[in-house]
Amino acid sequence: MSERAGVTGVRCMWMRGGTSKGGYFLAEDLPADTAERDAFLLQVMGSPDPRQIDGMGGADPLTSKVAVVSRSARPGIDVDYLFLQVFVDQARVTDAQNCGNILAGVGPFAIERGLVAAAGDETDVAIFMVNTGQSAVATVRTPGGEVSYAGDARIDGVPGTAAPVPLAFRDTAGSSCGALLPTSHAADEIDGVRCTLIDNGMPCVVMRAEDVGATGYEDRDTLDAASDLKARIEAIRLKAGPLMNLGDVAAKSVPKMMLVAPPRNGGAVTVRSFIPHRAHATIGVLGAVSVATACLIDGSPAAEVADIPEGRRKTLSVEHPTGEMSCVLELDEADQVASAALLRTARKLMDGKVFA
Ligand code: NQM
Repeated sequence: MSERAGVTGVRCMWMRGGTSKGGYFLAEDLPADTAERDAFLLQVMGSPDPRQIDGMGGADPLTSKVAVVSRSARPGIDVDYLFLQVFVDQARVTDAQNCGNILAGVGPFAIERGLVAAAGDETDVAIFMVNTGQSAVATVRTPGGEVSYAGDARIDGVPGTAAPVPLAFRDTAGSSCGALLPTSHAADEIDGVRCTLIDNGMPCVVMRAEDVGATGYEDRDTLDAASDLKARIEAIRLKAGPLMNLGDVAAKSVPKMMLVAPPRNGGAVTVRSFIPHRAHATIGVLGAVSVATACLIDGSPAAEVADIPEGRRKTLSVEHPTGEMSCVLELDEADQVASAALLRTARKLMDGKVFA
């Protein structure tokens, strides 16, 4: 494969999805064999190398991502989306997590590649998220039958404005852990720190920043340089993994580690997340949904610091290092989160062939 790909290249679109960036491929354009596919993607990104100098990756887990998309045979679903995280400094590709930011580019990509026909000014694309076996609907602007990336929607962490891509999720609870609260507790104590082990689309360990010696208001570089803090959080993560039905997570990119503190800018909560070894520049989409959900659970550390709006339909503004992400959560009659919606944007950056 690599010899063929090195000579002829493989069709690929590079896109920004939300606050992340990566390569979007049709499944049929990639090797069917997983080991061959992963070896190819490592070469494409330039991994393992902290600078990814010999590849397309941006030397950051947020820009070393891949979407594999195909037409879906599932009823009511347009396309299947498999997310792959290509590690930057390790020769590792994992499908053990989903990604809601890269998801934002899947609808536009599916329309551009002809998997979904544009339907009027806006086109809904129903996407099956293969990693977690759940679905989402993305609404894409398609005036005149063409995807439009220009618009006036703004998301924190991305300069300028772009066309809105609203994302709607249903039934994301227990996506990878089998249950919203895999230990069935609002809080567990690990290494003396109270944590909520939760999965509403993304496995997360949510703890108060002050309980691990942080404020929750640090910037990304400060967190990335805090080696004692990172070691303490990693020790908690390794113990949380098996409790969350994730097994040994030493080589996995989940669970994500979420440090929460009271909001400072009128939002519901402030979060600093580790994904899991680098601090996030903003926050992941499903990570934010999971933290927002933790804020609604009585007895959780997040509920103790959060400021929760009234009503069955709540907009929780999750403050992060470079702004905020608003999650609209809808509660069912049992006061459980039944659906979540968020605004993202996406942009086509390159369409062509990539060489390994
Ligand atoms: O939680 C980064 C991102 C993500 C994941 C990560 C994401 C999500 O911002 O849905 O979007 O947590 O690895 O791309």
